[in-house]
Amino acid sequence: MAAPGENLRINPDRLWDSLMEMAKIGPGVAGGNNRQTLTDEDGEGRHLFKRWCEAAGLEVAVDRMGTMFARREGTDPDVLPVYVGSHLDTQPTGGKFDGVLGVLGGLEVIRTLDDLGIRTKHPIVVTNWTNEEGTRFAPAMLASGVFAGVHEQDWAYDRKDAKGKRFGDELERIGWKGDEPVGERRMKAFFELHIEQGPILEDEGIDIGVVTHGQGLKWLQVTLTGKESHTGSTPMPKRRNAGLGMARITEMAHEVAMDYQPDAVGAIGHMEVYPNSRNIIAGRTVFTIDIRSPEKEVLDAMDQRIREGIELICEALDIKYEIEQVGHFDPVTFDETCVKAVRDAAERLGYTHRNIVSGAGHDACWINRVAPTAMVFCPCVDGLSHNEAEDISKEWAAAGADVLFHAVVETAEIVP
Ligand code: HGY
Ligand code: MN
Ligand code: MN
Repeated sequence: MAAPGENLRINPDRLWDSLMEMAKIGPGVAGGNNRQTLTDEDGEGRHLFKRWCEAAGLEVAVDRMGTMFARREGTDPDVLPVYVGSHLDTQPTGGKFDGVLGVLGGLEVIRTLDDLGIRTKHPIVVTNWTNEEGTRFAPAMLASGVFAGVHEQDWAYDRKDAKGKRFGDELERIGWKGDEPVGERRMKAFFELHIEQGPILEDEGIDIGVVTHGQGLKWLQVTLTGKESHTGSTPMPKRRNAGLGMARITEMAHEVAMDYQPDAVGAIGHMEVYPNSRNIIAGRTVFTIDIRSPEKEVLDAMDQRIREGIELICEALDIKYEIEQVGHFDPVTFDETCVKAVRDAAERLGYTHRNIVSGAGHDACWINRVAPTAMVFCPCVDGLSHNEAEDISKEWAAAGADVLFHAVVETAEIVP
């Protein structure tokens, strides 16, 4: 396939302006974003994205999980489209670029093709996957998981947030429940541009991460049940302290991950204490252990050891426990042809690049099961993400979007 000329570049200012415009929707309290999935703010961001897509002449479809597909026709309507996208939903204290760069980078590919008057043989479809973050409704990458056949749609609809609201009801409430069945679309390839969310590229002064693999993940939601009692008058030996159990399990999970360095991570970010009163021993705690590794064997070993550790800790404290696996995907190897298109694009454009394993999960990790898939990383400041201070430079955004443009357009085949 003919590669685009190295002089073909996206419009950095237009991309940056779109990122800053989207960032105004669902602002956080410290300069980032709180545009959680299926909130009114998510709905508003979707409308803005749809307006931009329609202004670019794209036909926007929505499936039953709310995922948005904005299609630019190719010269041959019978061949499979090339998909490009990511997610617009954010963490509660999220940044302006996690996910958004990939969706608006995909739109910038279309806008640049129109500027240059380039037609491609294959259609190109820009995608916004619903609920990538999994912070309001676990698990992460929910809609792309249903699309890839990993989750059933009805199961996804029944996922509940901390206030007991159902995913399906909230999707209906914000008016983004489409009527297109989920997962019937076939793709020639899928590309996702994303910030690295780690420090490697910035530390090494490298412009582009050529993502060859994604590490695997498990989310173990633990519920500990002890006994509420007075923090003052209950003798220490008589306490059944679910809060102490959570503390010991937090320490144990950390130590297990430390035993498998450098290829493992583990932490607990979600913690609920009941009744959460200063002078009541916690009778119940609910928390999620997030463990990850690029090695399946390591991930499974950590899972096993943590479960054994939980049993011992709860026995010693006379508290009951339940463990529910609320998220899981095995390590991912992306498609070599697509990865090569990303690498060749970086090379052609004169950007420094290196192979890299994704520490975070992405919709690409599921879509890789149903279509040849690859990702493009750009650096982010201090490797920081899932923090309102998340930041990138306009140059990094442009480099990532240039590489995305070349990989997508080469795969979609320019029509001379
Ligand atoms: O959890 C993740 O890795 C992603 O940010 N949802
Ligand atoms: Mn993301
Ligand atoms: Mn994220």
